[in-house]
Amino acid sequence: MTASPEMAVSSANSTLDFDSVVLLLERIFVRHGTSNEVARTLALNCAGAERDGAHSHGVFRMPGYVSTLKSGWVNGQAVPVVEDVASGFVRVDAGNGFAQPALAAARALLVEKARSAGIAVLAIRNSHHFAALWPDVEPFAYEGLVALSVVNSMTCVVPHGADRPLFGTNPIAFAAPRADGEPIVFDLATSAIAHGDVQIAARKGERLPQGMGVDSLGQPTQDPQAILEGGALLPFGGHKGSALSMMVELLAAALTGGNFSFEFDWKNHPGAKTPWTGQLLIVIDPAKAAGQSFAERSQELVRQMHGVGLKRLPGDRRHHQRAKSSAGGIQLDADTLANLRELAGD
Ligand code: NDP
Ligand code: PYC
Repeated sequence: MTASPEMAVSSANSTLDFDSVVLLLERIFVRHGTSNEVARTLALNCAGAERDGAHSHGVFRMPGYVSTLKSGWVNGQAVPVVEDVASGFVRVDAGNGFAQPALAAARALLVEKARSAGIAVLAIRNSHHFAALWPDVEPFAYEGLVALSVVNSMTCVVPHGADRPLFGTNPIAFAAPRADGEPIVFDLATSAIAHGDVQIAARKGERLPQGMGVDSLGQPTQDPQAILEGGALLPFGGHKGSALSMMVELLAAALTGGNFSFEFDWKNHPGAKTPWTGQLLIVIDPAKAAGQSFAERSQELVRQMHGVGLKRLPGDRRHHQRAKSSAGGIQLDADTLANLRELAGD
């Protein structure tokens, strides 16, 4: 692979097109031991997050991927094993590799089953997910399907009413087609804030809003460093977010055969950052539903929401940023680009 990533360079920022970012990231993954196929899948995911302004899971994550690969914690060459277990159930053993290649390997079978049975489940286990979740569901909605996915992560969230952390940041992502416009997509951590955003705030020296986390003594804190150094996060919405986080543990780990967020121990792999857990996807074919087309109905819901004054749907910010990046390129500051190039061995 060759790369000539810059479209234009200023002293402070560089503007790269999407394909150039993908190529640069691919080279980093391959240099640190992944197969070409895994590199391509992860690079597209990570560059897509950067393009959409999903910065907590964009190129900021590359040093974490690299240190994890170097630590031997994850198998960057893993070949997922797909099992067709029932009319509506597909299982994948990701082989201690990344979750996205496992999804890619099972995707065609999953869609075929969803279209024939009306609904199908994909249960991924023995997998590492270090990314945003919306890229896993949004493409199904572009194909007219409804998709829901959950993934658990690593112990850093105190269940509501408990004293110590147990749950992961456990995101839930949902995508549904609509007749006139981009699919409806939301993707949210069940913690009050994603762990990635705490790291970003710590790096920038910013304080967090109240109610996000506690320090090592269990006392409320707005200091991101105190959360990262022995503290923990809180679920969003008290007992409600906590119940959803519990549900994610059950669906993403217990139902797939993967680890709960508290079940793996990466102490012997210094540098390991990627949670070794599981992921569940549920895909529904709305063509099987009664009445008017689902996409028309979802369009009607959006129309009504706008009618009562809603200005922004979940996903709108990303799509706005995607359009901006497509027109003007992806901006990377000089330090970030230099770090990425160093990781690529340039
Ligand atoms: P945010 O709180 O930033 O956003 C959550 C959702 O709400 C998004 O769909 C967002 O849309 C939407 N939204 C935000 N603000 C508004 C608003 N004012 N009005 C309407 N909709 C709004 O996300 P999180 O911080 O909770 O999560 C960030 C990312 O971290 C996610 O992609 C998640 O998958 C990832 N993550 C991954 C984990 C893993 O284990 N792999 C663990 C935890 C988190 P929009 O995107 O358009 O802003
Ligand atoms: O931001 O919470 C997070 C996260 C955990 C694993 C990957 N991202």
